[in-house]
Amino acid sequence: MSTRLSPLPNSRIVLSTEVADARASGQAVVALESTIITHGMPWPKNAETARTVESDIRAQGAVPATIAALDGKLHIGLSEGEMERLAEAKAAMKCSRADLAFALATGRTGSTTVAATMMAADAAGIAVFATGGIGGVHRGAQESFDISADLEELARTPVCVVAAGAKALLDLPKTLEVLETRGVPVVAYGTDDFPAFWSRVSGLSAPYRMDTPEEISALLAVRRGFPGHGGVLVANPVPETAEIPASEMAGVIDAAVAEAAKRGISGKDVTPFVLALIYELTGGRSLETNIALVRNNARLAAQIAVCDAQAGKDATPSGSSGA
Ligand code: PSU
Ligand code: MN
Repeated sequence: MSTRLSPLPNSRIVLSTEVADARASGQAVVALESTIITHGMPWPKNAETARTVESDIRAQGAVPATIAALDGKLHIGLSEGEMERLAEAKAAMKCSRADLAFALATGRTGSTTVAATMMAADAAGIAVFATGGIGGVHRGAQESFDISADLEELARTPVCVVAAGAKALLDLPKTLEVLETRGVPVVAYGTDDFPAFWSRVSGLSAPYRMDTPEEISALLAVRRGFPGHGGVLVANPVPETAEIPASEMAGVIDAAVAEAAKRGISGKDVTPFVLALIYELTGGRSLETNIALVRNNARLAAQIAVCDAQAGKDATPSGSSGA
């Protein structure tokens, strides 16, 4: 076993055979979250997208590991049947760091957010994770204190998260401030701007820019040499052909956020509510953009994971399994 394979903490964690084999042989693995399946996209597009994203990762030579809590077990890598069941589940819990142990202890089925997926990926020794957009500081957080646990998780857990920036329904300047305060490197991929999920440009410059998966893998290797340094956020802009310009999104986002406030939606219900309303207000166009950016992130994450796995093998003397 490679020393990079962290011990699995308990019998609640179930690795699919494919993921277990890939981990044992040092093959590239990419973690995928599941809140986007249960709370981010409507059925059946959610199931279809989850399958497509997994094949995008395989096409780059990596193994996908979609993560979810099923009947009290934390699954890392889902079978087709398990994926289907989750996508159709009506009452799946949305599990962030605060919810995961509760869901497992009470035998529930739930999806994992960016924060909970990072925890699970780290427990299984998976270093790279693809999602759509991370949670962040909500607008009006100075009153509501609504700041996603995703930011705290990025600060503490050594996983590289590839996302299309943060959702533009958040307060993006405050989100970047918190990431900086909590010591999270934010690297925009192939651009100087911090992307805004549906739009390529937020008007904010990204702290750092890198242009190849190799550069990002090198950054991860250096961070790994300093235990306790937490995660890295790679901000990958949505492909041009699928983007909705920020000027077009602004009104839609304002309307959706205002409606959520008017109805008193709060806490973990805010993001799913606002996303569903934006889907309606854009006549479904936001969903097509969402699918395109998740696939784009999955491809980049797989390329980074392949570089990272190669770097791990180069660092391990041939034939030996210790590092
Ligand atoms: N991206 C999407 N749809 C989603 C999410 C991200 O396109 O539903 C989810 C992610 O799982 C993210 C979560 O971690 O929303 C953030 O929720 P909160 O703000 O409650 O932490
Ligand atoms: Mn929140």
